[in-house]
Amino acid sequence: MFLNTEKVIFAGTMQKILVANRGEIAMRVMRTAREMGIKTVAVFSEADRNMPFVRYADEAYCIGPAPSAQSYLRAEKILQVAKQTGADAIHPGYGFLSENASFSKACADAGLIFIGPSEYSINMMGSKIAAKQAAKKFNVPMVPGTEDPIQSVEEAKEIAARIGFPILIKASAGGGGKGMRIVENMEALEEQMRTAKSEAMSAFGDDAVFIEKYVAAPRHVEIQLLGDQHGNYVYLFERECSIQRRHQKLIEEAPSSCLTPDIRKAMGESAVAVAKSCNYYGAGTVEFLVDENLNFYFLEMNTRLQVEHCVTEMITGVDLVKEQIKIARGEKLSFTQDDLKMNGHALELRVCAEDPLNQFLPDTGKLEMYKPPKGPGVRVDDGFEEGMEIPIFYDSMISKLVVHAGDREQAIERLCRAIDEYYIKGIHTTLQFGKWAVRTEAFRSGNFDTKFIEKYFKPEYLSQHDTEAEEVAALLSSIIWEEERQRHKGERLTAATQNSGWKLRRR
Ligand code: MV4
Repeated sequence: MFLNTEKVIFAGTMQKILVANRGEIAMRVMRTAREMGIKTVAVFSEADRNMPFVRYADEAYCIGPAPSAQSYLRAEKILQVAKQTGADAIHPGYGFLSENASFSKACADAGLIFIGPSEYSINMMGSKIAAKQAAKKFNVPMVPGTEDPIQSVEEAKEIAARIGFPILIKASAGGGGKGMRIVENMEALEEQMRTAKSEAMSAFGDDAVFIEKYVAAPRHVEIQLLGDQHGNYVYLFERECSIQRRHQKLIEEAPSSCLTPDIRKAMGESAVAVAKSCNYYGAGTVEFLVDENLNFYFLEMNTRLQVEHCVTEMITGVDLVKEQIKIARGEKLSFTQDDLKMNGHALELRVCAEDPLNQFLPDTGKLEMYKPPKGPGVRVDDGFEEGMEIPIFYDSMISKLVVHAGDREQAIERLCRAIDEYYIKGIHTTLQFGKWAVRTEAFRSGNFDTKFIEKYFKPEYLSQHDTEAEEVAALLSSIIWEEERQRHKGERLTAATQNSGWKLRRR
């Protein structure tokens, strides 16, 4: 189906990288490039002119209006800037062009290094059916179902009868939760099948679907891996990503609280097998479902650096962007599986401009105040500054708050401390949600799954914040009233009203 015609690249040195992305991930990539003595080129949309990543780059070029389709998704324009500036490589970050097989090829055709996998690997893993067929040859465990496209309703009924309801119909061109339909019984199957196919056709231009047994309330655990262009692979353990909403992850951690060393090793080796099945090189992530008996099943592979890569960096000490660059330059991995050890525990909270009190709907506005937390074990990957507007054109993530500590409990306490230090005014964020989540019994015990938010979260749990604000408002008005009263009486202000301290509390 896909032809692997690609030649292995041995580039030798790399002098200049164009970062085809924005915000925190553009900053993240450029920081490592700078540490490696590599120059950077930023490309930006008209909405992003004043963003820190534009200033941080050695050179920066506007590539079009705010909408991504007219800026960050314009492959030819980005290639043109790369050519003009003499860049020898392009880092796509995540989203935008990062998993676009044609863009990987277009870079190669233009004599540029795409810092990511080949066109072939992206195509193969982009088709969920091709990915399952490839993985099956390597005995990677999969949910009962099919590795071939379903041709007819009759065939679907036969499969459903064999594996039992509920089943999931998934689009081959889908992924990340897009194009899935749960079917509860035989009666609903025909209708759901038709809808699934027509949705897949309009969303992806490909109506191929396959069927899997529906695993209710699984955990989502993913394995980070690296592969070089010489056939060497390592896995960098797992990330637990079960705390998500609408397929948007909110909290990630490494390691997972549910795996045993044996299962971790088995999953790591399965992930490497998936990578080998498509001749993968670069950084990649293999997603698994884990059921309550710790059976694990291959779901899909993400052929990019992921948002949550930081927790892996914290526990392994590996700079994943640096490794991506070295692999793209044609170098061999400089460490083996045995060299890798997990150290401590890391948690990441995605700080999004969303309102947890209003169904996590995106909140727009100005970052009137923005003070990130600091101190031991705290890493904040952000891309905005105080005073900036959060543009409505892109995703709602403002920053990632990452903490690292000796063990999981200390990491939880550290995250709560960092959330308390984090001061954002002007927009609603997921900060207080994060504090609530990691303090729940379910999270602390490690006994939770992908249904965590719908099972446990009620907006009322966060309204404590508002009560506090009301208390402060009441306190304030009483102080002002007292000051006024004393003035009218011609009295000098008492020490108590002078140093009432409410200003210092910033609330
Ligand atoms: C599933 C599943 C249950 N059973 N497959 C969602 C994202 C995409 N990678 C696959 N997904 C799922 N596939 C079977 N056979 C449940 C999900 C799923 C899910 C997976 C991981 C994290 C969150 C999720 C939320 C809803 C559904």
